[in-house]
Amino acid sequence: MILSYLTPYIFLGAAWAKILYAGVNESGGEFGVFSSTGTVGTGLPGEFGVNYAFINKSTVDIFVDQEKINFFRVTFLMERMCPLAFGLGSKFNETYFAEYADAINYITLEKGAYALIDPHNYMRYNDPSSQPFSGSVIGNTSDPTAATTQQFEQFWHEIALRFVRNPNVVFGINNEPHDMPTELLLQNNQAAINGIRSAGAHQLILAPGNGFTGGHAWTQVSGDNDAPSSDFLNKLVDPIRNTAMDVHEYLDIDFSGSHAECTQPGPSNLANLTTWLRENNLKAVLSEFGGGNNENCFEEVDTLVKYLAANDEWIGWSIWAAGPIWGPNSPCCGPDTGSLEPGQVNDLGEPDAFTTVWANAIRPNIPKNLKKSGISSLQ
Ligand SMILES: *[C@@H]1O[C@H](CO)[C@@H](O)[C@H](O)[C@H]1NC(C)=O
Ligand SMILES: *[C@@H]1O[C@H](CO)[C@@H](O)[C@H](O)[C@H]1NC(C)=O
Ligand SMILES: *[C@@H]1O[C@H](CO)[C@@H](O)[C@H](O)[C@H]1NC(C)=O
Ligand SMILES: *[C@@H]1O[C@H](CO)[C@@H](O)[C@H](O)[C@H]1NC(C)=O
Ligand SMILES: CC(=O)N[C@H]1CO[C@H](CO)[C@@H](O)[C@@H]1O
Repeated sequence: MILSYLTPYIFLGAAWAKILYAGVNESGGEFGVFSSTGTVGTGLPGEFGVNYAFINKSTVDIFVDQEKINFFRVTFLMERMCPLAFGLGSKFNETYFAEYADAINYITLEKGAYALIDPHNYMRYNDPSSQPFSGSVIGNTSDPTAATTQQFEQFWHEIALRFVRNPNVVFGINNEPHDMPTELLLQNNQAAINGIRSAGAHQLILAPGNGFTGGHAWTQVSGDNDAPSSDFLNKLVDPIRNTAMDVHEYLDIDFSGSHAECTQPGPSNLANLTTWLRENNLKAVLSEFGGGNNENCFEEVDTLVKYLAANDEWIGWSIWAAGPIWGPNSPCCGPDTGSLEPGQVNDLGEPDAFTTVWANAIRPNIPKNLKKSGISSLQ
């Protein structure tokens, strides 16, 4: 077990709930690699500011200074951090790392917010051309081209060493693992925790589940009969008990975030996971969710965020997605939504989701008492 409080929580409900982290995904660092023909190597290494970019410092200022959020999930691509010629491990592309570290340091050291380090790789490494389905599953011993679990541990050890003195980072082990044995996911998550802690880093770690880390499916089988995340993830061991679950939940029909209608109710779909968290004395962060530019979604997103605030097991959230290079394309939930990046437009040339979804469903729910200082943690 990751957490085991000496005094079990017996008080439930809003009065005791505490959201520590609230914010937005900063997407863009993983961009420019998709190939409809699956051409291996597409978009690698890519050009900074053209194919990929991490943040726009001016919009981070808007989020922190005006919106008063304290949490940014910043994506990157492991094949850029660890080029294929080096392999997954501790040897980085120092140019890419410096660009990424500049974004993380701005958010944390300059603005005083927390930054979730997000390798956006679906627990795969070596071919991001058609993510989320291309590339070898890390630790697949039947695949000679797959990176090993030990390499994954070295990779995380190195990231942790480089941020060991920055209390405001949070380590997100990987984005949306899927279609892999849940036993192997447990093993890889454990390796990442071991790599981070052996570097002397004490910051909060977020461990993802299987099935695209979907909250609704946490206690169900996913993929081709892969065991439920709930069967394994309570077996993780963090020697300093500072690990939480990393959960995603979209509100459209198939939980993909690709439809404009919000027809999946967040609270009832997350109820089984919340019960499991409580039974195992675990906490979770909802690091991706979203809704489209319409009244029904505003209401459903509002209901979801209020549910998180009312349940003590949830300590944070970040909505998908802002980021500097989305342009008018909607990263979530219907074509005319647009991104959450302040100052941009949707595909109709109208103000984007910062003006619609954020204004209607997020801004009213930003807690006033978010964590302001101290090492990232469960409390
Ligand atoms: C490292 O990243 C930079 C910036 O994207 C790129 O120009 C360079 O080619 C990369 N080097 C390797 C070895 O991938
Ligand atoms: C592991 O690799 C083998 C051989 O390439 C492949 O058949 C299998 O589907 C892979 N497993 C996963 C979970 O990707
Ligand atoms: C919650 O778990 C119960 C018991 O396993 C199951 O019957 C129900 O379908 C689950 N609910 C959801 C929304 O997954
Ligand atoms: C960064 O954001 C500011 C504020 O919205 C905007 O004026 C500026 O054009 C943006 N810069 C880039 C490069 O997108
Ligand atoms: C659930 C979801 O929509 N995830 C998407 C997040 O955005 C990246 C692109 O940056 C997609 O690859 C994911 O599918």
